[in-house]
Amino acid sequence: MHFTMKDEILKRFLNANGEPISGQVLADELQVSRTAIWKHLQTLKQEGYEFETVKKRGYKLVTVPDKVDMGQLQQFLKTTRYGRQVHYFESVESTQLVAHELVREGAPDGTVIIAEHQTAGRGRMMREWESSEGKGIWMTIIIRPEIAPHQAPQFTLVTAVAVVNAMKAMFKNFTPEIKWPNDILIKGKKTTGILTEMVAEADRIQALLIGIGINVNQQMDDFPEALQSIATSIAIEEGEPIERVHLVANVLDFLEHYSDMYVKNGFGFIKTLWEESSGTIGKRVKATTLREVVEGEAISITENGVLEIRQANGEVKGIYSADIEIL
Ligand code: BT5
Repeated sequence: MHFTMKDEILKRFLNANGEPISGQVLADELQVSRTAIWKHLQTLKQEGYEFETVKKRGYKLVTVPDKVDMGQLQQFLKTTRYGRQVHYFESVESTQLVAHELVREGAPDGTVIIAEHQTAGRGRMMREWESSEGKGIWMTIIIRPEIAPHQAPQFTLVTAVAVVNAMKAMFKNFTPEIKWPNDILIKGKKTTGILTEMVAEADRIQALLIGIGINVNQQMDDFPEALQSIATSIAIEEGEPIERVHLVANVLDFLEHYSDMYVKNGFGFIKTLWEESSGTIGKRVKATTLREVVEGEAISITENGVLEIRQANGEVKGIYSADIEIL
């Protein structure tokens, strides 16, 4: 990971636990001028860090903003397109709505919309998505892949694999699992939901709007009571707060890589990666679709990402879209 002088200065203040640090000592230790230190402090102030001057003792860090740092995001990213154009908001209704507007305005492939807070975050079928302020990653990525409209649902699985592998690369205290089609669970509780929307003509996709909601730094009592038995956050499972910007960068790295591979080579390798992280296959499930309820053992996903369920009478049904309950 690449650290700048500004990050180094910040690290010193964070480690000082609110004690003052002298500008001269910092300058000597880091071998830069006091003016340089002062300039970095001004930049940090613009980013929402607040310092107090303590007579004869230096500066004391008094407020740390809990924000996804966009400057850092560009440093951490290894992508060529994803996340290179970012629209960052303190608060929006839903990043999906902003994304729809930006698609109409011609936003390029890989444009990211990210918000600290959503007032009307949404799940599938207009369900609510709880997006508490500053605690999660609430973002939409606009992508413009050369694929046919019927392939769009597969992108939910491509995204799930990207998020799950980004998590596995970063966190060691838990193992995330994918629940078909759009959830990532930790010990059976939901930490991530994915919402794939499409803007298309009859035979051509104009854009996919991939909404990703990840619970990151919530504690259990940050969730509304109704969610406490079904939701969890990374901080709860990992046992410490997480810098969201690192996870955003990792998710975008994996997602760009996997979507490019998918467009070039098809679904086969995504299927393999998906199976490696699946918490659905081999389980007894109840799938509620718009038309029916299907119960049985989840036996596989097909080459198209369709979930196959073997019912008690032996008949195998392919499920294209549903809510899944693991029994
Ligand atoms: C989803 O829908 O899981 C898709 C969620 C997508 C959210 C992102 S955030 C950025 C972008 N902008 C948006 O407005 N949305 C996307 P679904 O499978 O329908 O699940 C919705 C259900 O999950 C709700 O009915 C609740 O039961 C539960 N839920 C709501 N908020 C949750 C949270 N923060 N954590 C865990 N579960 C939650």
